[in-house]
Amino acid sequence: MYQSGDTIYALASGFGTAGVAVIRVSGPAVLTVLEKLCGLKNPKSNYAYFRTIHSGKKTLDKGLVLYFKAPHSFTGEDVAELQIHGGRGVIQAIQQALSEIPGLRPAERGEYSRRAVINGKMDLTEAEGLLDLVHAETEEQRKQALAQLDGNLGQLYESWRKQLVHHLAYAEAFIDFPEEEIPPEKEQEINRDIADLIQKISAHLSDDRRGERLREGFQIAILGVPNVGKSSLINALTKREVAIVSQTAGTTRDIVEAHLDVAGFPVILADTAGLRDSSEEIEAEGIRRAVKRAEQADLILDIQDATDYPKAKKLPKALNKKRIITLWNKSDLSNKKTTTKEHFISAKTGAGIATLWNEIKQILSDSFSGGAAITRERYRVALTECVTHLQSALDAPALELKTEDLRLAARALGRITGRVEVDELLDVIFRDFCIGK
Ligand SMILES: Nc1nc2c(ncn2[C@@H]2O[C@H](COP(=O)(O)OP(=O)(O)OP(=O)(O)O)[C@@H](O)[C@H]2O)c(=O)[nH]1
Ligand SMILES: [Mg+2]
Repeated sequence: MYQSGDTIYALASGFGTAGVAVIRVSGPAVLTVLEKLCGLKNPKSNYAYFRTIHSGKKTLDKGLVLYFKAPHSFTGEDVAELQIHGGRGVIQAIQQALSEIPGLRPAERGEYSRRAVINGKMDLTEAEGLLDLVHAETEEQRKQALAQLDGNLGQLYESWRKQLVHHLAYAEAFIDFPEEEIPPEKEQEINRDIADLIQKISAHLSDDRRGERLREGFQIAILGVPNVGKSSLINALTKREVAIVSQTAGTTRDIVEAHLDVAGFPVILADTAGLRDSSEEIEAEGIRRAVKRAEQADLILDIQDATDYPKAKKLPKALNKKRIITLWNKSDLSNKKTTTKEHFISAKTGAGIATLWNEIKQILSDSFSGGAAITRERYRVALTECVTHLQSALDAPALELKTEDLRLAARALGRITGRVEVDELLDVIFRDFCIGK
């Protein structure tokens, strides 16, 4: 089992005063730490001990001490967890005592997970899933992160890679040992599998970035001419005074954001500067930002004045392809007959706001539904690269000309999970062929 020389320690719980704090120690000196600080000799793995924690003759705290023997721990190394009282002074005193033990140093950012990956306790996608789980703010983010931590993506990519490695082994063997009998239908089978993989990975890639958007937040931009009630709407939607409302046209200059949890989905709602031709420098910059934000948005709320109905002000052409909901605001001032197809709302009275929320919720659940989604740009890049290599492997006229592309395709997938074992190819060859005979 891999043991990096240093034993590392860090506060695993959050900063700030709390009832309990957890300090985690990982590495070869863990047993020394338990003996020196807790007077614990030969502790049983996976047991909790209630101990006095001391440094020399000085008592520091009392707490629960747990020991996880390598390799059955988070990092795969010997690990101890000290569950102590959460006061700043207690934490400081115990960290100080730890730093005085030879071979110990504070952990670097992500070092526990890094060691866990190196020791084969989790692959890179699982480690990234763990990171997302720690940062999950909404229910749907939590679900996605937990699924990833459980290996849903890692296993998928790994199964694809294993399939490629298997075919690669055959192709290599064909070159290295031409006297070995390769069944003629083998090449067809390989081509069929490659075509099948291309199709599967391409389908996985065309997911509308929903996995990434769930991590980053669904962007909604409120757009419209000055004074139509954009800022009033963001306030009505959030039930807070997020933005300044005034009858002066051109009140909002910069983008005003509100982060919301909508039915478990993270939503970033943005109020923007009213769109009009403005020669005033600051306002013009605000308008430029408004359009830019709308270009990046997943949904645009196009606010129109109900008293002008049905004459709508046009949005910039660049936004034509965007998903847009047109809302006729200030319905309380209008007595025009309308069809039920139109959205009439009043940011002032709240009319139509509940209906709008329902529609947004529907859009959210539609756009995030589906199976395992790609959660990071780095996966997307590697998968795209994989498809490119698979395509040229498929196009290659002979089996021996496919090996290099198959290898590159497999390597691209291996980069995602971080599992690219050198001996693996030989393992497959030795398992499936009787080369040593
Ligand atoms: N009667 C009525 N007045 C509204 C409604 N919504 C907004 N207003 C009023 O319209 C004026 C402009 O509202 P804002 O929310 O500041 O408009 P805005 O679109 O953000 O304007 P800019 O930031 O200048 O682009 C204010 O006086 C609001 O009180 C509504 O639904 N009904
Ligand atoms: Mg405004």
